[in-house]
Amino acid sequence: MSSVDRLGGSPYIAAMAIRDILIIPDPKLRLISEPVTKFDAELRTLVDDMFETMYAAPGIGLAAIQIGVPRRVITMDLAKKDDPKAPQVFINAELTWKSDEHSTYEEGCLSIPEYYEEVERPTRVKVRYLDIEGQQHDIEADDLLATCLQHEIDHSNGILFIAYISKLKRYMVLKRFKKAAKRGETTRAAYENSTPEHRIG
Ligand code: K1U
Ligand code: ZN
Repeated sequence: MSSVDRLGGSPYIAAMAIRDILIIPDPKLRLISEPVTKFDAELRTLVDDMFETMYAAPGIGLAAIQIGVPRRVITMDLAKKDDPKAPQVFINAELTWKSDEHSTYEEGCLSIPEYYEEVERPTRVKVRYLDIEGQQHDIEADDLLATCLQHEIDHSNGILFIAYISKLKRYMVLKRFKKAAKRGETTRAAYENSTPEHRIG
């Protein structure tokens, strides 16, 4: 539903926008995001833009801080390739329980383009969150939903998935993106549009 539909045909039209996705080592990605307190049009615009940005990337999840907005807002769509879209929004999401059992998943991150690594996390989690209307929900998640929720909640706490890989691998990946930043590639689009030869080493 677009912003104009929700306003019941009012002449106000808010076009959705694809926003720039920040990449490491942008210091904003380390910020702890603030909880949402107002469930208003500004929040709906942010959520609309996050979906537009996430689908365009493409990604299966996005935290607001990845587009430079330090608010605890997460968008997600875990629908399989040929299935209908299944957008989900999690506001002020927090883990209320983690299983002792752990699973490994090869994670990616829109803020660390073209880098995938195995990460071990609790297999199942319970999450408390608010929906776009401010209503509270409690869910138990497993599989990819559990992985993705933990990855995105980490973003809201300034934590990247490379925190869970070896020191050497983290050093190598940070080195690659510090070089990219020196070339002025501070967003995902700038990095992806750069000459591939730059990326070797
Ligand atoms: O938060 C992010 O950076 C988004 C990230 C979410 C995520 C992926 C895998 C494990 C945990 C969290 C991504 O969406 S990376 C891209 C990706 O996984 C993907 C993209 C297109 C199709 C299928 C997957
Ligand atoms: Zn990420």
